[in-house]
Amino acid sequence: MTLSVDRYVEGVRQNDRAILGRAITLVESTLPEHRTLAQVVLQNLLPHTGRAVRVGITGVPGVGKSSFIEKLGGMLTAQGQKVAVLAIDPSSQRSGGSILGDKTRMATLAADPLAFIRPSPTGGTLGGVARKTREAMLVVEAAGYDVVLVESVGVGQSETSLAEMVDTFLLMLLPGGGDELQGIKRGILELADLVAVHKADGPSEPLARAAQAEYSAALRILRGQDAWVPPVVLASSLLGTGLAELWATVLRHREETQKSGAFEKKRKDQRVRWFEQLIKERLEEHFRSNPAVAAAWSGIEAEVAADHLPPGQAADRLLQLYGAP
Ligand SMILES: Nc1nc2c(ncn2[C@@H]2O[C@H](COP(=O)(O)OP(=O)(O)OP(=O)(O)O)[C@@H](O)[C@H]2O)c(=O)[nH]1
Ligand SMILES: [Mg+2]
Repeated sequence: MTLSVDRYVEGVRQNDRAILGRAITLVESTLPEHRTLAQVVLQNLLPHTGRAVRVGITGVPGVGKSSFIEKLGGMLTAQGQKVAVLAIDPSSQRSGGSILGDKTRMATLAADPLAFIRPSPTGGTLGGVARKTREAMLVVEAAGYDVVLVESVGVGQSETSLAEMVDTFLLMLLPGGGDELQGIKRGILELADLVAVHKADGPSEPLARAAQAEYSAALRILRGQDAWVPPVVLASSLLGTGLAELWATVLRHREETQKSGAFEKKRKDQRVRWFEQLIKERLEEHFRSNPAVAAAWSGIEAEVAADHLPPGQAADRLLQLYGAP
């Protein structure tokens, strides 16, 4: 059951949590009749979006992203800020059970009246999941959330999608130094605006300091020419250390990029890329759902797989069935 456009828009603007949840469900829906309604709702919310501090958080499973968000979120709500937490996890086939799992990891934040936690949309391609998260971000912004924290599983290309929707991209790493530096993808150091060596506590603290020095050196080599060289900070969600410094760095990044114009340029580029991405997705969807194409697809694909048909010719054949000139 859907609501009227006005009910969604007013409910979201009043931060009515039930309606906020339903509005996000609406924008996440892939049903064509929901999509049209969702776009009208988003259009109405758009003037109220864009003011939140958008932070993306990535790192390997177990680095402590959720624990960190729980602590950072709590610190921010204690200052009176409204914090929304979203996720991109294309691998998740989350049942009610594991949604509960995430909320238990963020138990305090989940019960905080100033916080709103939404698990990753399920199913679909990375592109689809990322689109839904991006639109959910607009919805929570329109509901007046000051900070949006987006967690992504640090696998595949999800970091790239995440970097394309936030202002500040935080990479979380484990203490471990050189060995670990070998393992992380170079590309991700190029995306990061800020690096945190997490779990810098107990016996790991000296290791964390060594890692901090190594990552700083690596980033100076890799990004030394950039206007903003990503700082590397130590943090522990267990002890609550480094969180204030880290947040101050996020705000400093925001201020500096706003001053230089890089902030607005990034958002502009992100909007344009999103638009281009949507065109690609919609076209492909339209193409695949064409009855003649759908009927012939698996046969032609099998011929390509068996090396009986060159991929280019196979593509031409499907495009002809589609009616492309
Ligand atoms: N020592 C230490 N352990 C921590 C810290 N933060 C989290 N942990 C532990 O690390 C484990 C993983 O934490 P999560 O917050 O679930 O990590 P995650 O990155 O969100 O993991 P995924 O969602 O599975 O990708 C848990 O057992 C936490 O208790 C920290 O600051 N110090
Ligand atoms: Mg997590």
